[in-house]
Parts: sequence; C-alpha cells; structure tokens
Amino acid sequence: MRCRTCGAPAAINMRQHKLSLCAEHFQPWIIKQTARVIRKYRMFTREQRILVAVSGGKDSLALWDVLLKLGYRADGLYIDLGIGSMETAATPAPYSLRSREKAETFAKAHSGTVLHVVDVAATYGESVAEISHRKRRTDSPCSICGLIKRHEMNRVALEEDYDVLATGHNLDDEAAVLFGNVLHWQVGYLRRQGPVLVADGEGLARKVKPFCRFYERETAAYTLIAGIDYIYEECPFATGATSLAHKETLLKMEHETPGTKLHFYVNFLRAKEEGLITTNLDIPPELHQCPKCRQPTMSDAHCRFCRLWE
Ligand code: Q46
Ligand code: ZN
Ligand code: ZN
Repeated sequence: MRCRTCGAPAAINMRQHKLSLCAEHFQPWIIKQTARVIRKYRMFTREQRILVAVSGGKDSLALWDVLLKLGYRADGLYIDLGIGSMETAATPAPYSLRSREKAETFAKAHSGTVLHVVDVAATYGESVAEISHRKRRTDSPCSICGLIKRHEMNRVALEEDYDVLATGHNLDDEAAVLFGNVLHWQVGYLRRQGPVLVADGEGLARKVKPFCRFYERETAAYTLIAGIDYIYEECPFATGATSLAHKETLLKMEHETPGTKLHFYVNFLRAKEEGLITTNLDIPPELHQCPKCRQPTMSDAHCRFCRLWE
C-alpha cells in the first residue's frame, strides 16, 4: 500500500474511503476532516469557548489536540471517577489515577490551555466504584458513571461559561449506540442521537462530537503519529458492556463490507434530516429545576444525580 499523496509506504489504509496515507499525510487529513465536520454540522465558531471532556484515552486527547491545532479556544475537563482495581505489576496505579496523569501531562505540554479536574469522591464523598458497590442490586456501574459524567460535564460547562461541550465519541461508538437503539426501536434516543445535541432547555449545555465520522483505528493512529501518550487499558467496568458486543458485531460486518459502519451512521443522519422520525415526541419534555443542584430534571423533586447521594 502506498500513500495516495506522495507514494511513500502507507501508514494506514482506510478501506471505507479507498484511501491510503503515510504518517506525514495522514495527520493533516484528520485535521482537515475534523474541520469539515465542525463546519458541516455547525458545531461551533472561532470565537466560542470549547470544553473538551477528556478521559485520558486516545479519542478525547486526540480531539483536544486537533482542536488546538485548528486554533480553537479549547480547554479540558477531566472527571476523576475513582475507578481502580487494576493494581498489577504492569499497571501499578488504579485506572482513574493513571488516566488522570495522561490528561494532566497533555495539558502541561500545551501552555495556555486549562484542565479542569473534578474529583468525584472528594467533591461528593464517594467514588463511582463505591456507589456502584452500594447500588449493585439496582444499577450498573456504567449507568451510575454515565449519570455522574453527564451531570458534571454540564455543570462545569455552565459554571465556567463555555459555549459548547465536545466529546471524543468516534464512529465505532456512535454506530454501536445506533445499533442498540435500532434493535430496541428506542425512538426517543434515536431522535436525539447525532453529532450535535442542542441545549433544548435552560441549564443544559450544547454538546458536539467532532470525531463522529472517524473509525477508532484512525483516532488511535492519529495519537500514535502525533506522539500523544494515552491510557491503553479499557475501564475495568467496560468488559461485558452491551455496547462492546454491538461493536464486535459491527466489526464483523465491516470486515465483510468495508464502509458498513460509516454508511449505517451517515445514512441514518440523512434519513433523519429527510423526516425519518417525526413523532409527537418533538414536544420537549417538561423540565423542572432540581432544588438542590439547580440542573434541569424531569422529576419534580431532586434530580437523579442528587438522589444518588441520598
Ligand atoms: S468509564 Fe464509566 Fe465507561 Fe467505565 S464505568 Fe462504564 S461508563 S466503562 S465510557
Ligand atoms: Zn504521503
Ligand atoms: Zn440535582
């Protein structure tokens, strides 16, 4: 395989685009494609302040890097969830500690950027691991973790006056979620799924996913070529998650027919634009303000996040 631009040996072959590129030409390709996606879906402008949710993993750090290279005003937010249980000789520190170090190292190397850190256990008294243990009969660790992350991302974005919150979700993530939503015909979720989640209520931040059209192997290749150090291990709670099973199924289909994932996702977005989902669900749910944290909630008492700690 040869680079389409210069003819040197290719570093990556993207079969869905029928495109091979060397390391030198792959990096600008990723940056240019990200800029296109930002423009296409009108995610944000040069003047706006962006908060990137960084986990210490490849996607979010690559996204932060690309946004900075594109000249955007992008800061980071790391939420220390207090997830451990990986203390082996090869991985001496717990998962959250190690991923936090990666985010902090990246921030230090990029002067002028700010990394906001929220330590969940120090702020609220319990880590995700501890709450998950306490609530093991009723809730999965990922549902608790997701709830906390959504709440804290929204809180910091609003409190620190950011215009938009960017996450590193890639095409593999988005296609797997879409697959799950279609399998169960979750119309409400399908209606909201997309590269931009508009702030459709007071107290809600706008959310965007500028990497939603990149395969996971492309963001991995980008971090490698750009020399970004990230945490390789998956979260210990990730094993057995349904989304992983969906990812594997899609991977098999992709292997047989390159481009399956991309077409599945992109054609879904197009079908939605053409009116695939037009239901009376378009009436936004009635939101109240949580009396404790002041964030919007559908409940007329404390929100789900605040009830977690009660
Ligand atoms: S961090 Fe949290 Fe993920 Fe770990 S506990 Fe589940 S949701 S798997 S992206
Ligand atoms: Zn080249
Ligand atoms: Zn609340």
